[in-house]
Amino acid sequence: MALTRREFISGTAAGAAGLVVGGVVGKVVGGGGEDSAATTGGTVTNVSSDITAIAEARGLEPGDIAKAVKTFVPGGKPNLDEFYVFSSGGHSGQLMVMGVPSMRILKIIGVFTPESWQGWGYGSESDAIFKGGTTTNGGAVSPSRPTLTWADTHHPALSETNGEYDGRWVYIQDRANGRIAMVDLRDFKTKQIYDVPNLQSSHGGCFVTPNSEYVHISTKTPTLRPGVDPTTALENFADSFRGYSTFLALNPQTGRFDIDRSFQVELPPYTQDLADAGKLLSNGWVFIGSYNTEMAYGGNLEGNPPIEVGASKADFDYLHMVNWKKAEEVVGSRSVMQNGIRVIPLDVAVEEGILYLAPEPRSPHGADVSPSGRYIVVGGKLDPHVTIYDIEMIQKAIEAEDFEARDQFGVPILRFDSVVSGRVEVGAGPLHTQFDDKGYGYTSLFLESAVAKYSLGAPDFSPEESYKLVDKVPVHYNIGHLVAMEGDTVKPAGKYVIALNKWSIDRYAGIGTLNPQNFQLVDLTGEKMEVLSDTPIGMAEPHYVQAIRADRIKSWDVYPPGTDQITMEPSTHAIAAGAERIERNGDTVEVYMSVQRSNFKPDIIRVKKGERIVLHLTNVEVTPDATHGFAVPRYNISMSIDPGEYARIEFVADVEGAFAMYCTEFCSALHLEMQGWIIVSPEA
Ligand code: K7E
Ligand code: CUA
Repeated sequence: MALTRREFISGTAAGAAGLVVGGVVGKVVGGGGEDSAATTGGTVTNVSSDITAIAEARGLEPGDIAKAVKTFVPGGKPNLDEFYVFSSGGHSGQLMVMGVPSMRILKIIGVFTPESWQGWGYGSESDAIFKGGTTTNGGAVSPSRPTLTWADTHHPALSETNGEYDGRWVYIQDRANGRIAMVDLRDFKTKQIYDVPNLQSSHGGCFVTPNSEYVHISTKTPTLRPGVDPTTALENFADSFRGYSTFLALNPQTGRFDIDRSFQVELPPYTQDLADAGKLLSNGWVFIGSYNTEMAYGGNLEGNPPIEVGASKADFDYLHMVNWKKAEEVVGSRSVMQNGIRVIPLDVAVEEGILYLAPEPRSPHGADVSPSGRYIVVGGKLDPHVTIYDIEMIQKAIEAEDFEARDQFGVPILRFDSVVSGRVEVGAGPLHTQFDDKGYGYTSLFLESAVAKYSLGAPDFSPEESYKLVDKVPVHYNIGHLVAMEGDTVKPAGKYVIALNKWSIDRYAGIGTLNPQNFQLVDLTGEKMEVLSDTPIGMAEPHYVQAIRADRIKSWDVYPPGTDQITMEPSTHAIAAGAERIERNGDTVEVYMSVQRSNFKPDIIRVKKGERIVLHLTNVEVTPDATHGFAVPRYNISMSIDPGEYARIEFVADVEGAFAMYCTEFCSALHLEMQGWIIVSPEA
């Protein structure tokens, strides 16, 4: 990196790059950081300060200026982003973090898919997490494609205490393979990928219960039962397949899955859809929408109607209500082990009063529980209404055994009229619902490309005011989920809704044939809802998003010295500077390496072909942001070692040669010099 004479004198470039001279780490030479003010004397001199003139020159309306001012977050004032958004990364398999209202992307967290810049899945201990996330729990995996390295992530779930987000962990499910991952919000990194037993695919997850007792995840397409011959399985659908509602117990200290305390409730082989955990009045219940209760399986080249026709025949599908508190009581005595997890069989669930159904208008999608826990709002894609169920009515109906019938699996079906407290005609294609702090619901309208706002019932509204559409705002285009700030907790924050739009045709400069998704920030503080900004999401298709108040997140700047990113505990193999060494044990070469600006120590590793190298890397820096990379060409190795972090990598030196390892982060002015050699000599 060449310094101009002026930069060298002012120290600006050196400060920014963390120039290290003579082994002094992190010493910032000169001022740095104040460069723009310094060059302009603290006042704006190189741009016109006439806002109207600037707006005019750029073709902006006065309204645009107000929107810009409402959302702009200048450098150095990160606190102006009041909320974090955790967004599903869709079929990229990742998790995305944004700030609100700026809508700036803060991070893409590597979860189910290798992410080379984070060293995620490229040789480090994280490889074991990928391998551990591919099992036969949910069915055999193709031996020719043995490790699952992608996912279709749909629904992130932040951990909760008393029904409020607590900022400790976030979970995300894999719709494609029926898996779930856990991310620790101390370092915003994935700790666990779990292949949920008996789930080949999943949709009703993840949703945590109000005190993070469990995270819920259920099947999407039902799973082939153990031992059933697939040849005739479709024709005998009702006998061949089952759904599962899974309650993964969480370790209250670490947030990790505790499988021994976890269980599943067997469900009929309908296609279970979105779920939500009850809260307050409905605490102890989980609600799962469903479709294709017709159990259509397609066969459009075999003389059958296509799935979408067969699955839309009946006027009603079923909202599933699962009483997990009851299930918890009986699971010890009335479950069977199936693929490593306790399963409460369907007939037991019916007998014990764990599972009930209620009709929901055709092709329902979202099922969302209101802040008080009283209302469960269901959107029906082919019905212009949202249907609002009332837990008090549900409980009364269950007590009175007010059933209209039982389904063919014996599950009692509550009468629609005895559990539905209201319907609101919101518009075409209602999908998902969120809530604000004033008792209103907000539902996305996929077909209409709009967000509808309406009142719910008591206690916020009188009977006359209840269930009234009050506002609607167009969005661009084809909205799926939406999120209100903390809008699925017991204490929503109001303020904003974000519309997660699938299509963005004509909203952005052309980038070829594959367009970005479009997040639109909607202001809720005025009388009418108003779209403030568009943000292109240049990666996959986010589905659900959760928004948490920024001050709830207490993330680390640097790791406590020698922390293993996977265990989050200090590693016994971490070293302090000065303890670098190479130990040989048979054909294993253990290297204890320190990493700091601007060298690896040792910087030469000499082995014989076929020997196993175990690298213990410790970033001994304490300066925030002083991250180093570690890459080895031709070995597909890329790691990221943050300040304070210990990382381990193990590989067989099976290719002879001189390999120029190097640091992949431009960490200092002498970053380019931060390199070394792995010398692999011919076998002895
Ligand atoms: Cu509506 Cu998977 Cu939640 Cu997509 S789902 S939009
Ligand atoms: Cu360390 Cu570049």
